[in-house]
Amino acid sequence: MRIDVVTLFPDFVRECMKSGVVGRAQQRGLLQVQAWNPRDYATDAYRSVDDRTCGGGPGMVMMIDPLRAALQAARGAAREHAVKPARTIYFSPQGVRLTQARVEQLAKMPRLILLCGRYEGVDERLLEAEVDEELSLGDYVLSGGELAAAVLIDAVGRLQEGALNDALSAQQDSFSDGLLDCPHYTRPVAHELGGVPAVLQSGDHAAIRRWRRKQSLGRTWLRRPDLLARCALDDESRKLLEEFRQEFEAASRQKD
Ligand code: 4HQ
Repeated sequence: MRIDVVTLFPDFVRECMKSGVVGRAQQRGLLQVQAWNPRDYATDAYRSVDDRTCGGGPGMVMMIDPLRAALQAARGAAREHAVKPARTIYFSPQGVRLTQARVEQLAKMPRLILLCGRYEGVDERLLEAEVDEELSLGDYVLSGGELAAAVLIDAVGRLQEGALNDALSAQQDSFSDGLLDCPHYTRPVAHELGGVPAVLQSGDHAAIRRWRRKQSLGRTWLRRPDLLARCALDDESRKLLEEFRQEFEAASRQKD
Protein backbone atom coordinates (compact mmCIF):
# COMPACT_ATOMS: atom_id res chain seq x y z
CA MET A 1 0.00 0.00 0.00
CA ARG A 2 1.13 3.52 -0.77
CA ILE A 3 0.09 6.57 1.27
CA ASP A 4 0.87 10.15 0.27
CA VAL A 5 0.49 12.82 2.95
CA VAL A 6 0.09 16.49 2.14
CA THR A 7 1.36 18.38 5.18
CA LEU A 8 3.19 21.52 6.28
CA PHE A 9 5.17 19.24 8.65
CA PRO A 10 6.60 16.45 6.48
CA ASP A 11 9.43 15.69 8.94
CA PHE A 12 6.95 15.19 11.76
CA VAL A 13 4.91 12.72 9.69
CA ARG A 14 8.02 10.79 8.61
CA GLU A 15 9.32 10.68 12.19
CA CYS A 16 6.00 9.27 13.42
CA MET A 17 6.29 6.33 11.03
CA LYS A 18 9.78 5.15 11.96
CA SER A 19 9.20 2.95 15.00
CA GLY A 20 7.53 -0.33 15.69
CA VAL A 21 5.18 -2.24 13.47
CA VAL A 22 4.67 0.57 10.94
CA GLY A 23 8.40 1.28 10.64
CA ARG A 24 8.98 -2.41 10.03
CA ALA A 25 6.14 -2.57 7.47
CA GLN A 26 7.92 0.18 5.53
CA GLN A 27 11.27 -1.61 5.75
CA ARG A 28 9.60 -4.79 4.53
CA GLY A 29 8.19 -2.87 1.55
CA LEU A 30 4.58 -3.51 2.62
CA LEU A 31 3.86 0.17 3.12
CA GLN A 32 5.25 3.21 1.38
CA VAL A 33 4.64 6.67 2.86
CA GLN A 34 5.62 9.90 1.14
CA ALA A 35 5.06 13.42 2.46
CA TRP A 36 4.42 16.47 0.27
CA ASN A 37 4.76 20.02 1.54
CA PRO A 38 2.32 22.57 0.08
CA ARG A 39 4.90 25.26 0.87
CA ASP A 40 7.05 23.81 -1.92
CA TYR A 41 4.18 24.65 -4.29
CA ALA A 42 3.55 28.22 -3.11
CA THR A 43 4.13 30.81 -5.81
CA ASP A 44 4.65 34.13 -4.02
CA ALA A 45 7.94 35.49 -2.65
CA TYR A 46 6.96 34.60 0.96
CA ARG A 47 5.96 31.02 -0.01
CA SER A 48 2.54 31.71 1.59
CA VAL A 49 0.22 28.79 2.24
CA ASP A 50 -2.37 30.56 4.41
CA ASP A 51 -4.31 33.80 4.45
CA ARG A 52 -6.82 35.66 6.61
CA THR A 53 -10.31 34.22 6.89
CA CYS A 54 -12.92 35.85 4.63
CA GLY A 55 -15.56 37.68 6.64
CA GLY A 56 -13.06 38.63 9.29
CA GLY A 57 -12.29 37.24 12.71
CA PRO A 58 -9.31 35.47 14.18
CA GLY A 59 -7.30 32.74 12.54
CA MET A 60 -5.84 31.83 9.19
CA VAL A 61 -7.13 29.48 6.50
CA MET A 62 -5.06 27.29 4.16
CA MET A 63 -5.21 28.63 0.61
CA ILE A 64 -6.47 26.64 -2.36
CA ASP A 65 -3.62 26.83 -4.85
CA PRO A 66 -0.58 25.53 -2.94
CA LEU A 67 -2.68 22.62 -1.66
CA ARG A 68 -4.08 21.87 -5.08
CA ALA A 69 -0.62 21.82 -6.63
CA ALA A 70 0.72 19.57 -3.84
CA LEU A 71 -2.22 17.18 -4.25
CA GLN A 72 -1.67 17.09 -8.00
CA ALA A 73 2.01 16.27 -7.53
CA ALA A 74 1.17 13.54 -5.01
CA ARG A 75 -1.43 12.00 -7.34
CA GLY A 76 0.97 12.11 -10.26
CA ALA A 77 3.65 10.17 -8.38
CA ALA A 78 3.71 6.38 -8.33
CA ARG A 79 0.67 5.93 -10.56
CA GLU A 80 1.42 2.23 -10.73
CA HIS A 81 -0.07 1.90 -7.24
CA ALA A 82 -3.60 2.38 -8.52
CA VAL A 83 -5.77 1.92 -11.54
CA LYS A 84 -8.42 4.24 -10.18
CA PRO A 85 -7.58 7.72 -8.85
CA ALA A 86 -6.46 7.50 -5.21
CA ARG A 87 -9.01 8.21 -2.50
CA THR A 88 -8.34 11.56 -0.81
CA ILE A 89 -9.09 11.93 2.91
CA TYR A 90 -9.20 15.09 5.02
CA PHE A 91 -9.17 15.09 8.83
CA SER A 92 -11.34 17.38 10.92
CA PRO A 93 -13.77 17.28 13.84
CA GLN A 94 -16.56 17.74 11.24
CA GLY A 95 -15.73 14.35 9.69
CA VAL A 96 -17.25 10.90 10.20
CA ARG A 97 -15.78 9.16 13.25
CA LEU A 98 -13.02 6.72 12.30
CA THR A 99 -13.79 3.12 13.33
CA GLN A 100 -11.94 -0.17 13.06
CA ALA A 101 -14.51 -1.25 10.43
CA ARG A 102 -13.53 1.72 8.23
CA VAL A 103 -9.82 1.12 8.95
CA GLU A 104 -10.20 -2.47 7.68
CA GLN A 105 -11.78 -1.22 4.43
CA LEU A 106 -9.19 1.51 3.89
CA ALA A 107 -6.35 -0.96 4.58
CA LYS A 108 -7.36 -2.89 1.44
CA MET A 109 -6.97 0.12 -0.86
CA PRO A 110 -3.80 0.18 -2.94
CA ARG A 111 -3.35 3.87 -2.36
CA LEU A 112 -4.57 6.75 -0.17
CA ILE A 113 -3.91 10.48 -0.14
CA LEU A 114 -4.19 12.19 3.25
CA LEU A 115 -4.62 15.93 3.52
CA CYS A 116 -3.58 17.53 6.82
CA GLY A 117 -4.94 20.96 7.73
CA ARG A 118 -3.44 23.52 10.11
CA TYR A 119 -4.78 26.81 11.48
CA GLU A 120 -8.60 27.11 11.15
CA GLY A 121 -8.53 24.53 8.36
CA VAL A 122 -8.70 24.51 4.57
CA ASP A 123 -10.67 26.67 2.14
CA GLU A 124 -14.02 24.88 1.73
CA ARG A 125 -13.82 25.06 -2.06
CA LEU A 126 -10.72 22.87 -2.08
CA LEU A 127 -12.43 20.32 0.17
CA GLU A 128 -15.47 20.21 -2.13
CA ALA A 129 -13.37 19.81 -5.25
CA GLU A 130 -10.60 17.47 -4.09
CA VAL A 131 -11.63 15.48 -1.02
CA ASP A 132 -13.59 12.20 -1.14
CA GLU A 133 -13.99 11.59 2.56
CA GLU A 134 -13.71 13.62 5.77
CA LEU A 135 -12.75 11.69 8.90
CA SER A 136 -12.60 12.63 12.59
CA LEU A 137 -10.62 10.93 15.32
CA GLY A 138 -12.98 12.13 18.01
CA ASP A 139 -14.72 15.05 19.64
CA TYR A 140 -11.70 17.12 20.61
CA VAL A 141 -9.55 19.67 18.82
CA LEU A 142 -6.03 19.00 17.53
CA SER A 143 -3.67 21.70 16.35
CA GLY A 144 -3.39 19.98 12.97
CA GLY A 145 -4.36 16.94 10.94
CA GLU A 146 -0.87 15.34 11.13
CA LEU A 147 -1.54 13.29 14.25
CA ALA A 148 -4.84 12.13 12.78
CA ALA A 149 -3.02 11.06 9.59
CA ALA A 150 -0.41 9.27 11.71
CA VAL A 151 -3.18 7.43 13.56
CA LEU A 152 -4.77 6.27 10.31
CA ILE A 153 -1.42 5.20 8.84
CA ASP A 154 -0.63 3.25 12.00
CA ALA A 155 -4.03 1.53 12.04
CA VAL A 156 -3.98 0.55 8.32
CA GLY A 157 -0.22 -0.13 8.28
CA ARG A 158 -0.39 -2.86 10.91
CA LEU A 159 -3.11 -4.62 8.89
CA GLN A 160 -0.93 -4.98 5.78
CA GLU A 161 -0.30 -8.67 5.07
CA GLY A 162 2.99 -9.59 6.77
CA ALA A 163 3.23 -6.49 9.01
CA LEU A 164 2.37 -8.28 12.24
CA ASN A 165 4.71 -11.11 13.10
CA ASP A 166 1.78 -13.13 14.38
CA ALA A 167 -1.00 -12.99 11.79
CA LEU A 168 -3.54 -14.20 14.36
CA SER A 169 -3.03 -11.21 16.62
CA ALA A 170 -4.97 -8.88 14.30
CA GLN A 171 -7.96 -11.21 14.48
CA GLN A 172 -7.94 -11.09 18.26
CA ASP A 173 -7.72 -7.32 18.65
CA SER A 174 -10.29 -5.17 20.31
CA PHE A 175 -13.14 -4.30 17.90
CA SER A 176 -12.20 -7.00 15.39
CA ASP A 177 -15.47 -8.67 16.34
CA GLY A 178 -17.09 -5.48 17.64
CA LEU A 179 -16.12 -6.18 21.28
CA LEU A 180 -13.42 -4.88 23.62
CA ASP A 181 -10.37 -7.05 24.27
CA CYS A 182 -10.06 -9.38 27.27
CA PRO A 183 -7.43 -8.79 30.01
CA HIS A 184 -3.90 -10.07 29.36
CA TYR A 185 -1.27 -11.38 31.81
CA THR A 186 2.30 -12.58 31.61
CA ARG A 187 4.85 -14.11 33.99
CA PRO A 188 5.53 -14.06 36.89
CA VAL A 189 2.21 -15.72 37.78
CA ALA A 190 2.76 -14.95 41.48
CA HIS A 191 3.44 -11.28 42.19
CA GLU A 192 2.87 -8.84 45.05
CA LEU A 193 0.29 -7.11 42.81
CA GLY A 194 -1.69 -10.34 42.63
CA GLY A 195 -2.03 -13.65 40.84
CA VAL A 196 -3.05 -14.67 37.34
CA PRO A 197 -6.54 -16.18 36.90
CA ALA A 198 -6.24 -19.95 37.43
CA VAL A 199 -8.00 -20.84 34.18
CA LEU A 200 -5.17 -19.22 32.18
CA GLN A 201 -2.73 -21.61 33.86
CA SER A 202 -4.93 -24.69 33.41
CA GLY A 203 -3.86 -25.63 29.87
CA ASP A 204 -7.56 -26.25 29.08
CA HIS A 205 -7.80 -24.39 25.77
CA ALA A 206 -11.57 -24.59 25.47
CA ALA A 207 -11.98 -23.20 29.00
CA ILE A 208 -9.46 -20.43 28.24
CA ARG A 209 -11.28 -19.48 25.06
CA ARG A 210 -14.59 -19.30 26.96
CA TRP A 211 -13.04 -17.23 29.77
CA ARG A 212 -11.58 -14.72 27.29
CA ARG A 213 -14.83 -14.44 25.40
CA LYS A 214 -16.73 -13.92 28.66
CA GLN A 215 -14.31 -11.18 29.76
CA SER A 216 -14.62 -9.44 26.37
CA LEU A 217 -18.39 -9.52 26.57
CA GLY A 218 -18.44 -8.44 30.21
CA ARG A 219 -16.07 -5.54 29.76
CA THR A 220 -17.94 -4.34 26.70
CA TRP A 221 -21.17 -4.49 28.70
CA LEU A 222 -19.59 -2.52 31.57
CA ARG A 223 -17.53 0.01 29.62
CA ARG A 224 -19.07 0.35 26.16
CA PRO A 225 -22.73 -0.67 26.16
CA ASP A 226 -23.07 1.29 22.90
CA LEU A 227 -20.83 -1.29 21.18
CA LEU A 228 -22.68 -4.24 22.63
CA ALA A 229 -25.99 -2.90 21.32
CA ARG A 230 -24.62 -3.22 17.76
CA CYS A 231 -23.50 -6.85 18.18
CA ALA A 232 -25.61 -9.83 17.19
CA LEU A 233 -24.69 -12.32 19.94
CA ASP A 234 -24.92 -16.07 19.43
CA ASP A 235 -26.38 -18.40 22.08
CA GLU A 236 -23.02 -19.15 23.69
CA SER A 237 -22.14 -15.45 23.94
CA ARG A 238 -25.48 -14.59 25.51
CA LYS A 239 -24.97 -17.34 28.06
CA LEU A 240 -21.42 -16.18 28.87
CA LEU A 241 -22.54 -12.56 29.25
CA GLU A 242 -25.38 -13.63 31.56
CA GLU A 243 -22.83 -15.52 33.72
CA PHE A 244 -20.58 -12.45 33.81
CA ARG A 245 -23.50 -10.22 34.84
CA GLN A 246 -24.56 -12.57 37.63
CA GLU A 247 -21.02 -12.84 38.97
CA PHE A 248 -20.59 -9.08 38.71
CA GLU A 249 -23.85 -8.43 40.58
CA ALA A 250 -22.98 -10.98 43.26
CA ALA A 251 -19.58 -9.29 43.72
CA SER A 252 -21.24 -5.84 43.96
CA ARG A 253 -23.67 -7.10 46.62
CA GLN A 254 -20.72 -8.43 48.63
CA LYS A 255 -19.12 -4.99 48.63
CA ASP A 256 -22.19 -3.24 50.13
N1 4HQ B 1 -8.27 18.91 13.66
N2 4HQ B 1 -9.94 14.54 14.07
C1 4HQ B 1 -8.32 21.30 13.06
C2 4HQ B 1 -8.87 17.97 14.49
C3 4HQ B 1 -9.15 16.59 14.07
C4 4HQ B 1 -9.92 15.65 14.78
C5 4HQ B 1 -7.60 18.62 12.40
C6 4HQ B 1 -8.21 20.29 14.13
C7 4HQ B 1 -7.66 19.72 11.39
C8 4HQ B 1 -7.50 22.08 10.91
N3 4HQ B 1 -8.75 15.97 12.97
N4 4HQ B 1 -7.48 21.01 11.92
N5 4HQ B 1 -10.55 15.83 15.94
O1 4HQ B 1 -9.21 18.30 15.60
O2 4HQ B 1 -9.23 14.73 12.97
